[in-house]
Order: sequence, then C-alpha cells, then structure tokens
Amino acid sequence: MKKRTNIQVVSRRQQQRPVMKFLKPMPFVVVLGIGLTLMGCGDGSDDGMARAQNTGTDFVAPTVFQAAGPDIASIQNTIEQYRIALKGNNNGNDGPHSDGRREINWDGGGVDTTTAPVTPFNTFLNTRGAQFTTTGTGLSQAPPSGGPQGGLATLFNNPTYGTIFSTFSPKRLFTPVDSNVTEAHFFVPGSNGTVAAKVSGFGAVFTDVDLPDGSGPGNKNGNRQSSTRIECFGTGGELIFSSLVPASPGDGSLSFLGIVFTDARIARVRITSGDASPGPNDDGTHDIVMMDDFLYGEPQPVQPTP
Ligand SMILES: [Ca+2]
Ligand SMILES: [Ca+2]
Ligand SMILES: [Ca+2]
Repeated sequence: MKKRTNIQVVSRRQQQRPVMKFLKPMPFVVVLGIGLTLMGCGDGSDDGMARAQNTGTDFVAPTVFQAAGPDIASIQNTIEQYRIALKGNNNGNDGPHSDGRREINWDGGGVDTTTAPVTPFNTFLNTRGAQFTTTGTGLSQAPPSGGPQGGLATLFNNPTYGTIFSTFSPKRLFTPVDSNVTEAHFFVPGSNGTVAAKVSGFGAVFTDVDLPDGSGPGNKNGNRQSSTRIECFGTGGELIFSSLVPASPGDGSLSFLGIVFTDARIARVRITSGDASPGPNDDGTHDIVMMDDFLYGEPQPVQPTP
C-alpha cells in the first residue's frame, strides 16, 4: 500500500560551524525535513495493524517540528515555534483547561537529586495529566552527575555519563532504567488518573542522539539506523504517527521532535531513547540517549463530558 508523505514539516537549520568543521561539505544539523516519512516501525503486533491503518485514506498528517545541534540555541527557536503551535498558555499545575499546553522539565525547581526508578511514574499524573511507564525497573530524574546521589554517572555506574549528556533545562534529565522505552499516558489534570484523555501534540527534547550518523550506502558500515523515535497512538490503540528523532554528532548534543495535530487524538506515546538501555559506554555499538523537556497539548477527555 502506498505510503502518504504529505507531512507538513517545520524545521530549523542551525549551523554551528566551529563544532562541525569535520563535517563537510554541508553542516550536519540539517533537519531531516524531506527525509521524514511515516514509519509503521516497531516490533509489536499492534504495530502491524497500525501500519495498515496508517496508510489508509483516513490518515491525518500532523505538523512536525524538529531540530538538532550541539547546544541549546540549536533547538530553542524550534521549541518556541512548537509552543505556539500547541496554542494557549503553559497551564503549569493548574486546571483542567479547554486549551493550552503542559510542560515537564524534570527539574523539581532546580534540585540536583537523583530520584529512585519507579514505574508507573506518577509525579505529574494529577497536576499535569501525564503518567509515564517503562518495561524496565523504572524511570528516574537525575543530573548528568553530582548531587547527593551522584546523578546518571552513579545511577548507571558509568562516569562517562557525567560528561556526554547536556540539559536543555538544568539540572535534571529523565530516563528509564533497564530499558530504553518510555510510554506516556494522558489523563484529565485534577482527575488523578481516573479520566482518560487525549492530546493534540507531543514533543520531547533528547540529548546525545548519535544515530543516524549519515553514513550512506557504500560505506563499509552501511547506513546506521536511527536510534531514537517517537510513536503516537490513538484512542483505539492504533499507531497514528511515528518518526525518528534527528541526530547530531559528538557528545552532549540536543535534539527535539514535536508533532501537533489540529485536534486532540493522541492517547499514548511510546518513546524509544537510544538503541540500548543505559549502562554501556556511548560508542560505535551503543547509542545511549537521555530525555529532557516534554511538551504536550492540554489533555482533553476521551469521552465528552456530559
Ligand atoms: Ca531538565
Ligand atoms: Ca555521543
Ligand atoms: Ca548517544
């Protein structure tokens, strides 16, 4: 079945030439606008069904925002555009509301503690209408290093993690432990998880996405596949959108991928961060990735309120 590729893409090309000097002839931080297609990827049986639905005539294209580069400036403008596209205010811990958006920066007001891995992660369930789960041990908030518990470097017993990740919002990042998969489920804020909800859009910041690395056909290593992706599912569990997160070479880079539909239709999001569970060194065989800020549309009840 023919795939639809009429996805409207809003991209930012950020050129950071001093850092990119080894990448010629063009700067790497080209956002993969035209390379973006719908991908019914994944290994679950639901994906196979979703793939068929994806390519049907009822497919609705979201607007896609993406950027990657060596520092905060590389993605800042794209995130600002994404906030505008989500419309309305950042509702913080207030609400529920009929419009606007929610944001989570994992920073707890600027603390540097490492939170013990837990799933489901319900810290923002009642206040901001999002619950996070993983198939691993749990989900943790941590600075790359330091703080009373030592941050990611101690959590994963790998000192290199203190230097290869950076934050979009200091000081903490978010990560699954013993897994590279995080799922987001939405509920009406204030309902403490009792009223299922859907959102119009979801976006996330990632740090140190190395793949795809741009090696093309003919290279003895072949094309190295993407490591990091966001998949969005509808209220019936069907896959409604999937895309890779753009990469940037080196360590400590920041990437952003966000999508927004014209209406609330995303009930669940699956994030694959990196191609391996954190622990090993970030090297030629493992692309380890951490997450930072999440942004999403104000959760709206799946069932209309009477
Ligand atoms: Ca943060
Ligand atoms: Ca790296
Ligand atoms: Ca990496």
